[in-house]
Amino acid sequence: MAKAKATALKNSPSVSGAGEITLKTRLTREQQLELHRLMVLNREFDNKISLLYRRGLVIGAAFSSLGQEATSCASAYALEKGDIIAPMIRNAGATLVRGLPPRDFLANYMYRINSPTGGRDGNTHMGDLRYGIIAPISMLGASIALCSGFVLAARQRGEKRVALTWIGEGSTSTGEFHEDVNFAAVMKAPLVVIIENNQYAYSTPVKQQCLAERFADKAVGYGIKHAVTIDGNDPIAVYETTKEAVDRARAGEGTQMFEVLTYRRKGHAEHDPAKYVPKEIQQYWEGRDPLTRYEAYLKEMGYADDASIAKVYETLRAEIEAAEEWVMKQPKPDPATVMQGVYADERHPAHMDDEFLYGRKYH
Ligand SMILES: Cc1ncc(C[n+]2csc(CCOP(=O)(O)OP(=O)(O)O)c2C)c(N)n1
Ligand SMILES: [Mg+2]
Repeated sequence: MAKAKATALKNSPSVSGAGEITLKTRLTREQQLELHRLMVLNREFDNKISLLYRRGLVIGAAFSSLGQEATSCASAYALEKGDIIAPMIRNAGATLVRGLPPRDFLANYMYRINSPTGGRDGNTHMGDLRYGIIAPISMLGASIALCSGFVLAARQRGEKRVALTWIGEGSTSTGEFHEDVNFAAVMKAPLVVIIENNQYAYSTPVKQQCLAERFADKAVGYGIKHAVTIDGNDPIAVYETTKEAVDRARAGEGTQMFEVLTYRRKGHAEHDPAKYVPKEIQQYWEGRDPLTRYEAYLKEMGYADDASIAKVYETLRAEIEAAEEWVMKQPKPDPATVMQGVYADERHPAHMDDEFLYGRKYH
């Protein structure tokens, strides 16, 4: 456990102020620095997508997770090899944590042949089973049932695999969410569901779509225990809470669900300037940015300094530039091939890792 060194930092059981990060963690110094690197990768990746969108090179919607890097990266960091994630539109960071090369994701956004959908999707609706990633499903809530199917099948084969998925607070008002969570809970599916309460669903603020004080309370109705609400902009808190949930799910204690409080610092997608968000709300959350806070903590702990942090950004920007250069050279798909990969007999390599899916090769 890392020990508190700095008096300016203190434990943050729920929502903490700027600069406060949970100090008790099982992560080593190296792991904490790796987590920082992954969060920066998430941010720099998002910045790149935003620029490419403005240059007209991304024709679909471009979704940003600016301000939510901790909720995606620190949670996915708690998984083991062989576990599965079902990300949603704000969880690009989780796919990068699981090892998806940024160039594959960029290639998908720029509809190239060499991408997980082979150029058939122009944004985030792509998965790659080689990295244990199930593609996001547009029908909000549906990923939960898919995850249950995956882990229940694995359990029948005697494997101890856990699935992790995220759901926006708005999406917890869909019927599918309730049906799927109830099914998962009853089946004791080894699944962790993180409710990402980022304050808005499109332009609808939380208070206009649900009167419950905490979205985590929805778990109680299904008999799910440990449904805490935590500070989603504190990467250590997100990691520790997810790790405990993952361990419980793997140990056979059933479906886990908890809520992370965070903020969507951009609009729903790049086309949305989010003018409906009051200035005070924007300022409040900008002062609690997860990366700024984490960097202050890493410096206080003596794990990093301005120069080492600047180096992380510089290295990752160069990596992303190289990825973009590679993507620009990749061909776009021939329209005549549009039906390829739609049916099971012509699957794209990203969708046919049978060893990962079934524990053995089927073809
Ligand atoms: C069942 C369903 N209803 C509506 C939509 C349209 N839709 C896509 S994203 C979104 C808002 C989701 O908000 P939230 O769940 O809070 O996630 P966030 O975008 O804030 O991450 C809506 C309404 C959809 N995709 N599926
Ligand atoms: Mg939301």
